[in-house]
Formats: sequence, C-alpha cells, structure tokens
Amino acid sequence: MMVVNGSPLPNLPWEECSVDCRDIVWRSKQNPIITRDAVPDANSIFNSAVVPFEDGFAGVFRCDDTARIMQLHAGTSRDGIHWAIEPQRIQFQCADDEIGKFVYGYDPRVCWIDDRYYVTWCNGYHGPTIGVGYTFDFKTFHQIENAFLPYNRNGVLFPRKINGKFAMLSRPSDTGHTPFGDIFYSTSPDMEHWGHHRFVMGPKYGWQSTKVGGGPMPIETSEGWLIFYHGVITSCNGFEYSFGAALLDLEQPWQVMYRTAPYLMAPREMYERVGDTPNVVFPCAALVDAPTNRIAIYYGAADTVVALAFARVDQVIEFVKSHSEL
Ligand code: BMA
Repeated sequence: MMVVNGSPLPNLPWEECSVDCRDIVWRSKQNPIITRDAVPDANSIFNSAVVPFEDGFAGVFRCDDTARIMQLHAGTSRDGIHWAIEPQRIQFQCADDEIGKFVYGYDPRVCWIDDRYYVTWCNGYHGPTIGVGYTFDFKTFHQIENAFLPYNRNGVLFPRKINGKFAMLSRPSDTGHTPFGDIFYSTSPDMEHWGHHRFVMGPKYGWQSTKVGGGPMPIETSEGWLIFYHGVITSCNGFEYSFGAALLDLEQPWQVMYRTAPYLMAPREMYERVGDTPNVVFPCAALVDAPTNRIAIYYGAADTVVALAFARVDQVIEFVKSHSEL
C-alpha cells in the first residue's frame, strides 16, 4: 500500500471531485481564490507558495506592482482560501549588502526543513538566479547567498536532507523568456554551497516540448518523490504552460522512474486563458494531508491570479505510473 511520508493536515482546503468529474486534478469552485485586490497597488498576484503555519497557513506571494516590478509579500490565512497579504513587500535581512540589494523577486517556493521555513525564489542579481532565505514567523525574513550563478529559475527544495545534504531542483535559463529548460538536481551541506549537479529531465514532445521546470516542493511517498512540474509548448501565439507529475527515486532523486506523457492540467478556464500572459497554469505549492492522501495545489493562472486545485496522492501516482513515458 502506498504511504505518504508526511504530517496530518486535516484543515487543508478541500473540495470533492464532482460525480461526473474524470479529472485526476480538479479545480476549486471558488477559483480564482486570490486576485490583485488583496494588495493595494498590485497589478497581479500569482505563482505563490503556501505552507501550514500555526493554526492555519502562511505564504509568500508574488505580487507585481503597478510599475510591474516583481516583488514578494508575506501573508497568512485561517483556511487557506481567504488571505491577509502584507501591503509592503518582504524586506529580507541580509549580512551582505551586495546580495541583499533588492532588484526583483518572483515565483517563490516555501519549504519547512528541520527547524525553519526556507524560501527560494527567482532573484534578480545580474539576471535571474535562485535566491535563498528563511523565516521562523513570516514576519522577519533572512536572506543568505544565492544558490547558483545566474541564470537560473524555479529553485525547489526537498523537505528533508537526502543522504545528509540539502537538496534542490532548479532550471538553468537565460536572461529572457528562455526557449529551453531542463530540470537539474543539486545538493548542499550548508544551504550555501551547491554542487554535485545531476540532470533530472528535459523537454519531451507535446505540452512539455519547449521546457520543463519544478513546481511545488516534492511529496515523499513509499513509491518515490512525487513532483508536479510545469511543461511548456510553443504555439503560434507564444508559450502555453501546463503541468504534469513524475516519480523520482527516494535516494537518488535525479533518477526519474515515471513521468506523465499527458498533462494533468492545462489552461482551460477563462482565468487561465485570459490575463497578462494568456494560457498559463503554474503550480508553486502543494499542501498534503498524509493520512487521507488529499492534496491542495496552489497555482498561478495567466500570470494574473492564484487558483486552487485538488487531487489525491494515490490517484496521481496510479495515473503517473499508467501514463508514463520516459
Ligand atoms: C516564466 C516565469 C513565470 C511565468 C511564466 C509564464 O518564465 O516568468 O513567472 O508564470 O513565465 O509567463
């Protein structure tokens, strides 16, 4: 029997799939759950990360302002659906002014490891790279060294050390709207020095033919690390972002055991089709209730709003295995 290695989270947001629903991942009827109205002067709030915190939830949100500067804001919620987001961006405390100087920050991920919440994001430092910071309380945030040289995006930490080292997925990129993208795996003894880089996976045909990148933090199961990842196809109107899932080996996560040939979710609803960047679903976080297999996936839609979807770990794993092409 498949087992999720995680904590109970009975209060995660949840809606059952409707009786006639055939989807493995289904959308919340309350979508979009977060719009620009949550922050004064926001142009858009999307691609954001949430985690369990105290009696409820906390998160780091991508809020682009009306000057279209990409910023990170902290927020809290009782139910995971209604959010109080700070009107001011996070001011990271950093021992090194060169690294702490704010240029832009976007597409955050948040991951509890050992004793604190780590935040990774796409950080402007002579081009995009992976910024790393941490918080204990979602009030004070500390920033440490960037994980990699520019150019890199989509830094996704694993929720525990693997073989004694911190572990991260990332996607080396360029300075623009990168027309390529492979997922790599790197490890670090101290969250500062990253190395032992290994190739995980690259684009394939169809919905994932242009590039792929990590999404929410990996979910540990007895079948392997379950990851959701985004895939991009280039149409005559530009990039379209969908997402699928893969199972990675528990001890050697760069070994891909299964990977979805079809997507799990592609832009379909109006809020995914229409926005500042049309046709984008971009998952950055997943809450899991281990005993019941329930997953709530937070994803950015059309680079404009945050939306919520649901799935069950066992059903996703069964789908990945039966629809896999490596
Ligand atoms: C990527 C990032 C994401 C965005 C996506 C689609 O390169 O900028 O934040 O959602 O493009 O525009």
